[in-house]
Amino acid sequence: MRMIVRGARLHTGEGRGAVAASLVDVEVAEDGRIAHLIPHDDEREPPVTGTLIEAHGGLLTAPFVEPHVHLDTALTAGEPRPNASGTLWEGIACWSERKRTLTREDVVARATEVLRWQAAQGVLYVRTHCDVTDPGLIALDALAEVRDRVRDVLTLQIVAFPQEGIVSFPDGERLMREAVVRGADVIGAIPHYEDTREDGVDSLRFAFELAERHGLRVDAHCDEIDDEQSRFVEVLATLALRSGLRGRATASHTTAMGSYNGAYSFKLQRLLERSGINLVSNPFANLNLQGRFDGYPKRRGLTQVKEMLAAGVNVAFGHDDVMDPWNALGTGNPLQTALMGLYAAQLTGTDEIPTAFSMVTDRAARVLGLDEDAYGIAEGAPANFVLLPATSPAEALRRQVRPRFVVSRGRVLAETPVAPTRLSWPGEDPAPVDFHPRPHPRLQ
Ligand code: 17E
Ligand code: FE2
Repeated sequence: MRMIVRGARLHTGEGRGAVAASLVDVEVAEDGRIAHLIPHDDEREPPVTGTLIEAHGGLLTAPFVEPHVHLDTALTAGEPRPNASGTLWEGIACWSERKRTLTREDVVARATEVLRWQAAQGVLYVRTHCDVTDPGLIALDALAEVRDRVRDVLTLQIVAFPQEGIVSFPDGERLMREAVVRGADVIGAIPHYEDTREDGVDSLRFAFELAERHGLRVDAHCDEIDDEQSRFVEVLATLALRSGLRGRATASHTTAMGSYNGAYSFKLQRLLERSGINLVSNPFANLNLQGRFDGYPKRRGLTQVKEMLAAGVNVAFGHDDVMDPWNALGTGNPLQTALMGLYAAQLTGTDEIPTAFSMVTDRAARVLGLDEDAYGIAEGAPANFVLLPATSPAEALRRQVRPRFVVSRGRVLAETPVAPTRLSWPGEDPAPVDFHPRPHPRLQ
């Protein structure tokens, strides 16, 4: 065996059964695949060859999946000027200026830096948007190069994202087609940014036709505006339903849904469920960028996360920005995304907290269309997993733990020692504090 993980608690999905009842050992074969998943037995001697990882009851989960990030704009916050108003629109204007100075090396360096942070934090599948409203398509070529360089350790999907529009941008349609030729994996759109509603509808039709022609998926920035009249998600869902792309389309952001009335929301739930589309909510960007034109009461800027989950729609959480014109902060850490999303969407019931964890793991995997034997911990599957120093998804979220080990294709990609804080409490000798609670039956 190449590796054995002993005594891990397997993350098995969301809800009450999120964690397997008994501990397991995972044996990884020389080919980098999981050879055996066997019940843990304290008495059994570990093998003498290969890497031995003692899990000590830690949570073993399939890797985190980032369903929505912008690696081309990452690490450009403040360049050439800060986003003073904090709106989406000024962010787009700042980026448009920065875009003129892009070079391939610049994009490769920034994107690679963020992917390294992501990998260190257990993210092994990433869907990045890439602005293709650039006549030179410099960022796209650069990200395609990065995708090839990292292929052996993580999977990168690139969305051809028309930041300044398809129909309303000069040569927008040609640039989208050219992006496919140059290797984009997914077709994007931005209907709420097009000049008119009709242009928005046309842009979605164009995106679906292009995707169908090339057998690709669709992931549109959709209704990212506090305008209750922005209703492109119904168009996207209908196109998904009527085209060959049922289940292969995603609407990202959909923040206008936070302003829809009850009657329309009810109608929409049924349509979205039938269409099989995925929704990606990006809590950092949405909380930051939306509500900026409101007085009080001020909207919170999120899509209908709880309601759409209840309606049977697949919803995931994305990080969106890492230090760029739309969010000067950001780390790429999916447990931060999930914690922020959990509070913003009020997924705070003890039965809902594991759902928030699944929104950066299994549910996000579904957005990327990772097929079942590529994603997940199972015999025969590639040995891609993360060992968290926590006993449950709720614990991992609460303590915001860094993975103890990140394993990709059967090799340790990242390792973080646990470094406890020493507390010199009055009247006591200095002792480590690990922020573990008394066992809490509802949160285990
Ligand atoms: N561009 C956009 O249109 N919306 C966003 N949230 C980001 C970039 C980050
Ligand atoms: Fe985005």
